[in-house]
Amino acid sequence: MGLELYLDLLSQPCRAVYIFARSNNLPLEFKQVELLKGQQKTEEFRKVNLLMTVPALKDGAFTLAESIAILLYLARKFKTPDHWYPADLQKRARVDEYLSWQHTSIRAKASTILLHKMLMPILTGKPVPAEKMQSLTEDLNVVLNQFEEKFLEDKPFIAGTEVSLADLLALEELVEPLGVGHDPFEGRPKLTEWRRRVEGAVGKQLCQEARQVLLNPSNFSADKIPPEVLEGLKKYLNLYPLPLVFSRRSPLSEETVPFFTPTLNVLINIGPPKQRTTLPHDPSSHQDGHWGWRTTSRRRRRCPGEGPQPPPSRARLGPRLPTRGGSGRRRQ
Ligand SMILES: N[C@@H](CCC(=O)N[C@@H](CS)C(=O)NCC(=O)O)C(=O)O
Repeated sequence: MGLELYLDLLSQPCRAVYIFARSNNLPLEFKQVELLKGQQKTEEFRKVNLLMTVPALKDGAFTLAESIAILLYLARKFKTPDHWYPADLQKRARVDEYLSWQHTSIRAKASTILLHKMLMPILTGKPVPAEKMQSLTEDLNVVLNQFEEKFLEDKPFIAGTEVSLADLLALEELVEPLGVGHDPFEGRPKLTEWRRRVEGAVGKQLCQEARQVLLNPSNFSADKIPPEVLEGLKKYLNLYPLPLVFSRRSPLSEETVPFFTPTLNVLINIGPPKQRTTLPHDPSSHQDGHWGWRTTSRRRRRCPGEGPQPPPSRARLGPRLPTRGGSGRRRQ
């Protein structure tokens, strides 16, 4: 059986894998998993990827999740040209460096703009508040500056003179906000030039084809998204009353502020020794009500004699050793 790649081109890592596969003519069968219809949650897809995310790869009985693992698997299996994942130690390290960094920086900050601008009007009937948009844009600008200064420097591509997997993943993350009319390349000639080079290396037409779903705003209309999927998407915008410890988004975003106080209580209550002496299974330990389970469940049950002990009585201590300062070290 041939290789199957499960994907939705709305997803940035899926587009990166798709462009890589197509530009290297890899023999993959593309299987559409429509995220906005919730198809990643079906039993059928769970058999391919228990994480219920795309992209996912199936090579016979072997299945693989995570875009980076999939890209590396394909590059190795099909021995694609060296520049994608260079054998040279330091060039490869540059690719690895970017791949390690991108999750919480470029990926997180660019996709959150798309999610807010796309989902907020659908879920709340209102556009994203101007201050929120400004703070999201500022967050993205910080990582874009880092990307330009640290990862691109004055090189044509991240690993040097040739395009690599890192460029492909980075570019597809950065075009994501274009889907809601936010252009991260605006006013950034260095980034724009780099984009032109990457698209030139893999083929502009292929990139356009991969981004067709993203760049068609009618795909994001509420009537195309089932209510249960919309409900699930609320978590991305902090529209649930979750305490900060569960929040994926900025703790100080306006949506989470009302829940800041109970969460602070939890955090404060974790600390005091009085609470630490209660065992997790003791119902009386749920002193902070609704949030109490979190406080206690974080702690491991102690063995007898472990954990905070009463101060040792004088009888159990050895005689004081004479010291100059008189503070006294004790004999063991
Ligand atoms: N770290 C994973 C992320 C995969 C991921 O989160 N994919 C998103 C689309 S970009 C997804 O499938 N989301 C489905 C969901 O959250 O229900 C990768 O790089 O493959």
